[in-house]
Amino acid sequence: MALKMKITYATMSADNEELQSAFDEAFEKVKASMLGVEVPMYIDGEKVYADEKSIAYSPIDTRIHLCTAQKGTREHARAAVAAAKAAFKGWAATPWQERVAIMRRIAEKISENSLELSAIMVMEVGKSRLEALGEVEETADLLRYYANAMEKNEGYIRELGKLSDHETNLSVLKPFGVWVVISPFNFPMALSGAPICAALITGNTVVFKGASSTLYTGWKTAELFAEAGLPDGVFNYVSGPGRTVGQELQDNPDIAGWTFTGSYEVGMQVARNALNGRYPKPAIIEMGGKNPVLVSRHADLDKAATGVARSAFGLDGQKCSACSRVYVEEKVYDQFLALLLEKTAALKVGNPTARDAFMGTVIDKGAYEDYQRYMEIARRDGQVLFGGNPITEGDFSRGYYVQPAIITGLPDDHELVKNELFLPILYVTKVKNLEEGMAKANDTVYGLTAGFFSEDKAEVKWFFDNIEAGTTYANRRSGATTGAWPGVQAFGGWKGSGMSGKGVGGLYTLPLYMHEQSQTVIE
Ligand code: UN1
Repeated sequence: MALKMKITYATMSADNEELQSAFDEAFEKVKASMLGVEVPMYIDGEKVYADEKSIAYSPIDTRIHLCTAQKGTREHARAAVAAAKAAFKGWAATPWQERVAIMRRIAEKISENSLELSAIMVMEVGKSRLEALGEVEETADLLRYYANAMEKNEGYIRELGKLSDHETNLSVLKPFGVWVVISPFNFPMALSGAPICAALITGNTVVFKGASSTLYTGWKTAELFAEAGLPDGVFNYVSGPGRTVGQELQDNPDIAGWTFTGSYEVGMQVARNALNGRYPKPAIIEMGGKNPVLVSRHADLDKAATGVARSAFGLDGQKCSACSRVYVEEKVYDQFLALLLEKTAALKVGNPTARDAFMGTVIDKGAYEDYQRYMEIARRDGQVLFGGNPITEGDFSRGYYVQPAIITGLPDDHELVKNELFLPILYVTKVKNLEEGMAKANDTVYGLTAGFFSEDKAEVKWFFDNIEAGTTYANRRSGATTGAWPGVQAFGGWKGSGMSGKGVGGLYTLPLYMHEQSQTVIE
């Protein structure tokens, strides 16, 4: 069953009956017949099974067996790179229009299957159904956006100027070769599907490895490309430990480039590794954030509090785009805080398969324990204004449920103020004026997203002029710092948040996957 309505993070509403009942139906189907299955790897056009397996369980209820996946080895990763290398010449020579047509078909298939894909994702990531539906449709739109971009730019083959009548000069963007895509758990489909598509549509061949906590969605994403009619070896999927499979996907000399999305620490390693061979190679690195919001005394405070609560606690704070620091002008601090506490108290934490849950679970035991450890530190060094405990009554004891937490009273250089926590923990503090707030907002290694609330137009301009971040928003109630949409916001970070300086789903994404050849012919 396919949905007729247009879904985005910002337009979905929990009281949409058609959407809710369609999801209920898909969820029943997934529960009845799609859990506990074995999922393969995909190498050189074949499904491949390893000797060792990983069993994936749900963070909602750790008794639920999601799937059995392959614990691949270094040899599997090597075979995948070799297959991608062998397939490269043929794929690069395939007319770009054919590549575009294949990606458009995959986008349609994603939209047709969006309910089931979302239901699996809800079970595996613990995100709410609206977040999951939004992500699946975002993936389809990213593919469509890249297909349109290839067409608009005529395959990136463009005529340049002439110095005489007897010459033609072309700029041709060409693919690099074997492209490795490594993606995180929080947006396991969008942050895999988009770079896989970007690499393939521009003529690279791909080896994809998803996150080890989202093995089911990793395969469901891979399956879309595996079944798309691509020549053998053009797309490959491996799963397995980072120290073997992941390491081979950094070390193998036949790799031409990488898209890595994940933590700052690992991203920096992948970036350094890209310089380790005989020549430097391209790496598109998308890392974390410690995303600030500034609230002016001229803000609509209801809008500000709603936007902040949604961006801090949606997906349990496990978005690199999540809001994690708020600087409020002191004149309106008490009023803003009262509203923020009210909005946060109204957010429902619950089983994410249910209709009304806004927050579900954190991803795994490690994140659950980190949350408790950070909250102990917050209690010791500052004050907790809201929440801060795991939720363990009844069925909640079977999964990794936690309350949203709001904390304050920490020094500016405190680890909870500086480090990306990737959890629903929001730091709030007052500042004397906007200048002080801006200085604090920018005093970070990160520069991914940022938000501002003020009804004064000159202040809004001042914010954009001064904030050091790649994806910025003013006065957004649906999400102060989250919810970028392909073709609407280019999503990418500055400084320690990203290396290319260009956003995903934006005007300049595809050229990152190609090198330029200038072709001059004199007649
Ligand atoms: C992420 O936050 O990890 O802007 C990726 C957003 C979404 C996802 C970004 N498009 O919140």
